Amino acid sequence: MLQKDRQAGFDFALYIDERRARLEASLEQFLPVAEPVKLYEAMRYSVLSGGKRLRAVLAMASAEAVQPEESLKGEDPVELVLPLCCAIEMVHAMSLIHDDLPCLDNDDLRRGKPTNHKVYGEAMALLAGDGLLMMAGEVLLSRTNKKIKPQALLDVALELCHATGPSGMVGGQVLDMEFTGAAGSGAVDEAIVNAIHKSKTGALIRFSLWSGGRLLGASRRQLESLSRLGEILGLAFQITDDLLDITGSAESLGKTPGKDQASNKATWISVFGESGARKKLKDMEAEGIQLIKESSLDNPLSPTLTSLLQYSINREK
Ligand code: GRG
Repeated sequence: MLQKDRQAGFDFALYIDERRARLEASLEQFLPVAEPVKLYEAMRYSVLSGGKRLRAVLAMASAEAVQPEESLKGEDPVELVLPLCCAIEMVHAMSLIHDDLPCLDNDDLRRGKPTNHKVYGEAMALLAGDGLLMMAGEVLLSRTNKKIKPQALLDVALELCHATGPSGMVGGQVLDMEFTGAAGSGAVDEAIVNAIHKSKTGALIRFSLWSGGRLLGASRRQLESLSRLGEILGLAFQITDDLLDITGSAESLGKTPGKDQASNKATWISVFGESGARKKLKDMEAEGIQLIKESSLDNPLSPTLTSLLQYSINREK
């Protein structure tokens, strides 16, 4: 069957809108205003400020794509992974708050609004990030449906720590800092850019795809496919981000463009140029589509993983 026929009748915009709406409702439910009010306001300001919600939708899509284990058959996979999706978006939001602080990227604009520290001050922004990080763990562990096997939940919680900590996002941010200013000096090559992208951005994206499948009890083979697809998608997402930094506007992106070049950041573009980055994206798209086809994650009625890969590459913000 041709790709265009397979997509017929599948409305990706509707698919993603519906899942975003469910995520927003759950975030509201899991993070109501409480005492101390200022802290909760600052946490809610960032986590409820929109964003594409790509990571959460990836976790939902993988939960929907896999064969659930026997005891979960007949359950709504999206409902089962909602606490996981909220945890992922809380971790993501906290990383954006901290990334924007004056001691790191020092940014004024995020998701088209003043950054958290511009509204609440640096100390409160730091603490709002800390609060969201721990809240993510609390929501995942306390709100996940008891029908999910404890071992699956434990594996997911452990992997979230791994993807977020020193061998994931935090480590990637440190690598990024160490090589900022070095682009063009000959010190930055493909291996370095890959290492930065894989940990800083890729680890949480890979986790998002893998964890939806893991909670549902997917087979080892399906989890391996999700993990590899997550790596491809994570790298493709970050290369697209690097390209948008040179082609996008503050209005379309909701954040300040042009910062990578201004600070000589180690990006795919700094090593291979714009055309090299675009070629790499085409190769990755083809590899991802092939992988989805060859795995048992290919659902002709709802080609969401392929659509999400293409969305990550062709997005304008
Ligand atoms: C995780 C403990 C802990 C600390 C954070 C600051 C830091 C350590 C890491 C930085 C991570 C970071 C900001 C990576 C960049 C990832 C990236 C491309 C973010 C933009 O993601 P989008 O485009 O944003 O999905 P939206 O707004 O759509 O959600």
